[in-house]
Amino acid sequence: MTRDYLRIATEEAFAPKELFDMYRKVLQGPDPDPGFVSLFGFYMNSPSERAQHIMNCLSDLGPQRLQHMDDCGIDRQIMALTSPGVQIFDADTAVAFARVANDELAEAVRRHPTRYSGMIAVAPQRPAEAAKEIERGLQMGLTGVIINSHTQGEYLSDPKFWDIFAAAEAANTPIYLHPNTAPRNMIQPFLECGLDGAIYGFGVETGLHALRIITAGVFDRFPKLQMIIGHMGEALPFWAYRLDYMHEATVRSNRYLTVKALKKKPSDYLRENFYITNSGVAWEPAIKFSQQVLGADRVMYAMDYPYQHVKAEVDTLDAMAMDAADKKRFFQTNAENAFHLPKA
Ligand code: 1DF
Ligand code: MN
Repeated sequence: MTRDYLRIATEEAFAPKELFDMYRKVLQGPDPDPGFVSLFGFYMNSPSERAQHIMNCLSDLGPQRLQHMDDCGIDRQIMALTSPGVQIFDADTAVAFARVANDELAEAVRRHPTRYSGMIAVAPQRPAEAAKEIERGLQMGLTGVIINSHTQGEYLSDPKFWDIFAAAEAANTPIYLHPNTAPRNMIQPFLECGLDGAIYGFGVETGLHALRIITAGVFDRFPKLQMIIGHMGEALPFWAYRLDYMHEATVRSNRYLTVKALKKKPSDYLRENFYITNSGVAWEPAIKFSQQVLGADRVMYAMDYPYQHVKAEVDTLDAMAMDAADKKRFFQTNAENAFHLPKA
């Protein structure tokens, strides 16, 4: 059977080699962030096959990555600087290195325009600089903005970051809110039982971040802004009913000064301002449920290379019992629409 869709993978990671030199300095510096120690202290030092494979794949933008894509049947990767990107650095370092990473990614996209796309890394530490880098990145042929959840414990629900939303909305390019390990004041109960990473902590913290953005009224202020969240929408589709009920009940009873009435229900913003990807979740029931909640034009494919580099998952997703048009939306056209890719 011939395939009538391209497979576009939308949450694929890369990292310039220099990033790891800088991460090593952070890890050796005073009082490093505990989540960061758990994450990159592991990947950069573990002799395990998984860690070595991931480290080896992250910095490669050449033949090996293309071969891995061919082996798995991935037509295009939409890449982003791996989490936590530059958000772990001081502001000056973060601004400077975001540019370095974007230059390297844009160069790879120019070399392989039919196989690679890339998102723009920004330093939320400097919102005005981030807005400028979004412009520069788009001019270099990148598309979409990658932000790895909180920045040293600060959330984009804080209006001091909203220049970034204004810039993304004005440029009509989406923001991918990717996970990070939880901040210092949240991570301990996750860390002590080994649930701080992609197994659970990532999703909880990023789901919280997305909800903070919604309930802060960001989409009433920036109604055209589009965001993307991975890992089956960090489980938010499953929460939608309860979020709507309890948000309304909370507003109605004036329980918190911080919880204000919104123009729409929380789930309306999920449907109208978010795309979700299935990164890390090759599971038909969750994908179909999310399509039911958000619409089949809002759920798209991601592999999460190299963190979840599994060819069998592609086969599983190909075999989903799903309307052929919806399957093409899932693998191809939703990504083309969300990231404004040239139509195949
Ligand atoms: C992991 C997973 C690491 C994902 C990631 O970036 C990441 C992991 C550092 O398994 O440690 O992007 N992920 O999105 O699931
Ligand atoms: Mn990821």
